[in-house]
Amino acid sequence: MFCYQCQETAKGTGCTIKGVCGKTENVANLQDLLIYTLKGISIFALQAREMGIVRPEIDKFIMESLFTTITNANFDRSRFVARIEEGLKLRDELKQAIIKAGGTISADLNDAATWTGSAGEFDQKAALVGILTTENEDVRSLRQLLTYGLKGMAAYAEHAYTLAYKEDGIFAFIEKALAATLDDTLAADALVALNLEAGKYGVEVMALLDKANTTTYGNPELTKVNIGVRNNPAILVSGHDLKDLEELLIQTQGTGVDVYTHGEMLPAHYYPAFKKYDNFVGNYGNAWYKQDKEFESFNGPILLTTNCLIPPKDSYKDRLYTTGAVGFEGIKHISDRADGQSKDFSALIAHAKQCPSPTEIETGEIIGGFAHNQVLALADKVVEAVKSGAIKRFFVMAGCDGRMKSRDYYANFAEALPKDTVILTAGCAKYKYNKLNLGDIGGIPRVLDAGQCNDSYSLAVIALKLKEVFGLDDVNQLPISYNIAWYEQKAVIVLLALLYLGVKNIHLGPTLPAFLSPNVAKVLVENFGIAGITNVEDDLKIFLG
Ligand code: SF4
Ligand code: SF3
Repeated sequence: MFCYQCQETAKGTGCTIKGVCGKTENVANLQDLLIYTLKGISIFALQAREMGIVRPEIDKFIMESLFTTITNANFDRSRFVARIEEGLKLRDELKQAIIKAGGTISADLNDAATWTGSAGEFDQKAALVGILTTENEDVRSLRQLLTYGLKGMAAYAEHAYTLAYKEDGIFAFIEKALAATLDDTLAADALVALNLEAGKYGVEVMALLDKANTTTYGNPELTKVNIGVRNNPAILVSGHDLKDLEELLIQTQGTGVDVYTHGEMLPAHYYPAFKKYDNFVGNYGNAWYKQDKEFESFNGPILLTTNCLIPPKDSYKDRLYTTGAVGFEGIKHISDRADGQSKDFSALIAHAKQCPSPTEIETGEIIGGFAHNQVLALADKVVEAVKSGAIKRFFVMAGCDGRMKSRDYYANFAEALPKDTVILTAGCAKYKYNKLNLGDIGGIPRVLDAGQCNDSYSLAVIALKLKEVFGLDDVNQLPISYNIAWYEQKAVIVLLALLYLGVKNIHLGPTLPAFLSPNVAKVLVENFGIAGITNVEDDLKIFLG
């Protein structure tokens, strides 16, 4: 195996024996083969599109498959075997549809579009199609940057799709870009351009998801979220899928079972639509990597709706349920919706009733809900505070949290920031400083949490609005600095989206991606001012200097 898609990759270069995340060699290789299969399908999907052949099931399959390969989403070998089998079938059906419609199949197709095999042969094939088969390290780097951006894009597209929002242009781009990663005639310049184009679609997909979420559940609003517990049996929901949460809340009504959020599900509390459920109690715990302890003390069943799942401990394994893109061998999986019906969470509800109520690990409240609509409602106050000098600078500290000790930097950085600065955050990165009580500036909290990682879109909308209000030509003239923490591939599409919007001088940490070759990193440094982090003191001097 060779995987270097996340920030925690072994030795900062690549996992080669087993993933630091717990992914086995076998699953890593099958994920590579699934991606390879998707690339082959994409070759035909492009041709089919040109011929006007519409196959929504292909777009959906590619989107969902990419999502399953995101870090900490799916560790279940059988799910990848089944997906590869289905992919080969869909690919060949699409080819036949092209022939039937009068199309000509090229005699010079890439192996990804022609290979075939049975489940027993997948491991052998998988070993031949990994990342390292691209020999030129810069081409490999640009192909992988693009592929990881597509994984993030697909995850966000899937959330929107679940709420019945989709855009054909996003699917078309994903397929074009996947096919392009097979094209040996594409030089580095063309691949750089494709990565920037991915950023354009990154903005589109996050805007689409924002529309899906806010139209369905209302605009996030300033909300105080309880972090204590009640004395009832309860279910904990983690991940990013709001539809799963909604259906669970409906099904738990009147059962005496409470519902709490964990990790990236915290921002669900900010949506008006979820406030009507009196059993939706609060948020339990912190970011994903603390689940091994927090799932244990929660005592009740846990529903993992998307990444980040870590290999479960025996102490709570039997209380864990996965759904959607998530999976782990031996863990119960709640099936997808069939024929417009809701998912069936009755097993979790029955299970909860057999369990003790959660053990309290914290008490109090945290505040959030500062997505674009809420911040723009406070725009006069914010603008006034900037004009009067009460707010000197904003720090966008969005992204991911993670288990590496080096991430303490972000808590220390937040604490060391001068009191006349405001943190704009989104994603699970917030857990490093959202309980620090950093105070407020004239009633404006110093940590403004917009929501999940996809709500980084809100931060861009806010920046663009401020640019307009202050009559500036360039978003980089605003008193905003970017100190972003990344972990997995959703952060990659957020980064590409920010670059597309013209944001310069983004600091990325705790380490730069291993998949950036020295030359590709140089392009990002020279053209966009991308930089890493060093230590709080020196970085503050740079940011405030
Ligand atoms: Fe390693 Fe990250 Fe890949 Fe897991 S996802 S195998 S930790 S690089
Ligand atoms: Fe976190 Fe996994 Fe990235 Fe959605 S839950 S931000 S790491």
